[in-house]
Amino acid sequence: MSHFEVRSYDGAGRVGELTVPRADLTVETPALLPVVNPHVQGVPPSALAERFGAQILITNSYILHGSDDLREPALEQGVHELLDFPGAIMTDSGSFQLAEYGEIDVTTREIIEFQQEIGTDIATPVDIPTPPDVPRGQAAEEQETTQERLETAAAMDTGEMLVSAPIQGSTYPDLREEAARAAAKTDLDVHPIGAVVPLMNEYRYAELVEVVAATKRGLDEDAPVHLFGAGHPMMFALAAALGCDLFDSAAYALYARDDRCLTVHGTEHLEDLTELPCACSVCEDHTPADLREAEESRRHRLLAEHNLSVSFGEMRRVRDAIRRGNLLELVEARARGHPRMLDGYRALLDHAAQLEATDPVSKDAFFYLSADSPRRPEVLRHHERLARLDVAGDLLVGGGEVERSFDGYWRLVPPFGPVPPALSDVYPLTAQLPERLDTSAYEAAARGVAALVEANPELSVTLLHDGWPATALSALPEDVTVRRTDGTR
Ligand code: PQ0
Ligand code: ZN
Repeated sequence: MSHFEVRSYDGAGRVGELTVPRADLTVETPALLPVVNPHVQGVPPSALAERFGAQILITNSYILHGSDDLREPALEQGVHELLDFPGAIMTDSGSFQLAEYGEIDVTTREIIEFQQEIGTDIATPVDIPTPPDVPRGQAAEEQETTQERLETAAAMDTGEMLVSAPIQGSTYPDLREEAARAAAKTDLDVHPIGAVVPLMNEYRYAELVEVVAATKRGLDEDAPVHLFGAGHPMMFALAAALGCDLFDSAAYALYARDDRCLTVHGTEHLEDLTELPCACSVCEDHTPADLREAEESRRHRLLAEHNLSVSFGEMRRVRDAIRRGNLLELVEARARGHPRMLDGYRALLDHAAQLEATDPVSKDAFFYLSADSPRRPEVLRHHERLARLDVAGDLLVGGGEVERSFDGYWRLVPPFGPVPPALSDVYPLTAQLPERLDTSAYEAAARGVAALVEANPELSVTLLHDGWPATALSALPEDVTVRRTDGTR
């Protein structure tokens, strides 16, 4: 049975509801799961819920299992009471420790049983987090072991507890896709994408996009997807646009301990700040100098609170952007925060067709915001539509008005291209465009003309343009007659 329901899409991004039967509640997605270390509680879980609106958190069952002072209380009280958290609780399995230290002393069977016993809502088997760039043979072999463990977990009687099925495969997109297909067959409930932390730490966002896009291709459309260890608010919009639904963040605490502030554009060191560029309560009540002078644990607590405010704020913004249909505008804005994020956005646009599959037919106005906007799925969809139209005769495309010698007249709207009159007032042709367009907008419009012309051998197109760049003109099919609006050549 599926525990996930999508409410609305934007690109491959979606707002949805994850039903968590054991906690008897639903979590609105995309959701941020703050990481809580059971031994070190900087911001207490009750405050995560009350002050920041956390509906779900993630903690580590392996740490609880191995702890002399927490194991028994966890078993006796359950993890919700132990942590004093009213929402849903996901637990990890020790895989991260496995990756760090090379071995751990529990099996999947033992740790799933333990998670069941402490009242976990979403449990995790012991997957093997294969790092980026390892030899392909190693990635394939470890992925097979991970798959065996997923099957072990799937065969257990876990009652109402949801169980996640992590997907590995290192930096090999085809292995990720295959792993996703195999994981989908287990019928487990949530699909975390594993071992991406090193990619994010090294700002390898373009490769992260390839990994996520490949994984998504192997999963069922309605499967909830978790991006393991994704805690930097700078990349929430990008990952959400690919269809990631759950994110877990230790970043808020790790960066705080390093005296760093998260922002939606990147990371700032407290030392470098003269002002706090944020409107959260910490930043309104303090100056950077106050914070620098504060006693260490208080300083780290305040920075963690700022980091949580920014992270939860961005997640709310992402959800609302999806509902309003302007998630890609948000991704585009975030891509301008760091050159490597721009690479990530451009890699995302390489998968425009994949995003187009679930992109709504109609949304708020399309905003053209950069030379990358012409590669968005909405433009691709218009070109595919042009290729399916059935038209013949002499058609004038562009120029301000109908000319009598033609059978028809269509407007010309870069980056979309020819606009059939019936679609003129229909999304996305109602796009808001800058007056100064990029060469890429005209090139995209030329691809639109080509799509229309190539699909219609009985059609003769005359294109009236206002000074297109040579690269766009040369992308037009040869049999298109080209004229300039001012009569020059
Ligand atoms: N697997 C599990 N937990 C994780 C990761 C993983 O790959 C991860 C990364 N990267 C962070 N936590 N089980
Ligand atoms: Zn702040």
